[in-house]
Amino acid sequence: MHEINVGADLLASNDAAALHNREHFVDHGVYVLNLMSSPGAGKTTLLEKTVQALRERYRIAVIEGDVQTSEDADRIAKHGVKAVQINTGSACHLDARMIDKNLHHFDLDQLDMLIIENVGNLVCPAEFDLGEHDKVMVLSVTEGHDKPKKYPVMFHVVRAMVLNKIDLLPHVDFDVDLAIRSARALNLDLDVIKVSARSGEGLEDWYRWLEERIERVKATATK
Ligand SMILES: Nc1nc2c(ncn2[C@@H]2O[C@H](COP(=O)(O)OP(=O)(O)OP(=O)(O)O)[C@@H](O)[C@H]2O)c(=O)[nH]1
Ligand SMILES: [Mg+2]
Repeated sequence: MHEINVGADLLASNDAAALHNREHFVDHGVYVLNLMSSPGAGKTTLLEKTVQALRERYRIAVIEGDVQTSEDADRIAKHGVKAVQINTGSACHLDARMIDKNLHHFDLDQLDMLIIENVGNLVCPAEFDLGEHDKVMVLSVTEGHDKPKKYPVMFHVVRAMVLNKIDLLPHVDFDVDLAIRSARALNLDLDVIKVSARSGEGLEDWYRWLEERIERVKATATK
C-alpha cells in the first residue's frame, strides 16, 4: 500500500514555484515583502500609510490576497499605487503559484518594492514561501499577548513584528514586554516595531526599517 503525504508534496511544489519567483525578484532588484496577520490587525491600514509616505521616493506596487472581494485593493489604488487583487476562494493563504500567475501585471524593472498582503490568518500563510525577501507580521494589541505562544510558527518565520494599535493600549489588557519576550523566545533576531497605523506614532521607525531593506536589495541587483 502506498502512503502519499499530500501536505509534504504540496509544500515541496510550492517551494519550487517560490524559488522561481525569488529568482525574478532578485534579478530585477525589487524588494518583496509578505505581510501577514490575523484578520483585522491592520495590514491594509498600515499599507495605506506606507504607500502615502514612500511613494514619492520609491516605485511601489501591492498584491492583495483575500478570500473574496477587492476592497483592500481598492483602498490601496485610491492612493495612486497599482494594486492587484487575488481572491483565493476557499484557500486560507496565498501560495507561490498564485503570485507567479499575477506577476505579468507588473513591470518588475519599474518597481523598487512589491508588497503582498496575505489572507488574514495566523496559521496557514506562515507555511507558504512566496519567494519574498522578508516575511513580516502585524500583531494588534487587541489580540492578546498570548498569541506568540499559541501561533508559534508565524512568530518564528518572520523577520519583523509590527505591534499595531498601540493607541488602544490604555483600553486593553496587553502586556507589551511579555508579548515581545514570548515572540523573541521563538525568534531571537526578531525586529519589533511599535506603531499606531491610526495616529501615526512609530510609523517613521517602520519606514526606516523598510528603506534599509529596499536599499540593500537594490544594491545587490544582478540586472
Ligand atoms: N485604533 C486603531 N485602529 C486601527 C489601527 N490600525 C487599523 N485599525 C482599524 O482596524 C480595522 C481593521 O484594519 P484593516 O487595515 O482593514 O485590517 P487588515 O489586517 O487589513 O484586515 P483583513 O485584510 O481583513 O485581514 C479597521 O477598522 C482599521 O481602521 C490602529 O493603529 N489603531
Ligand atoms: Mg486587509
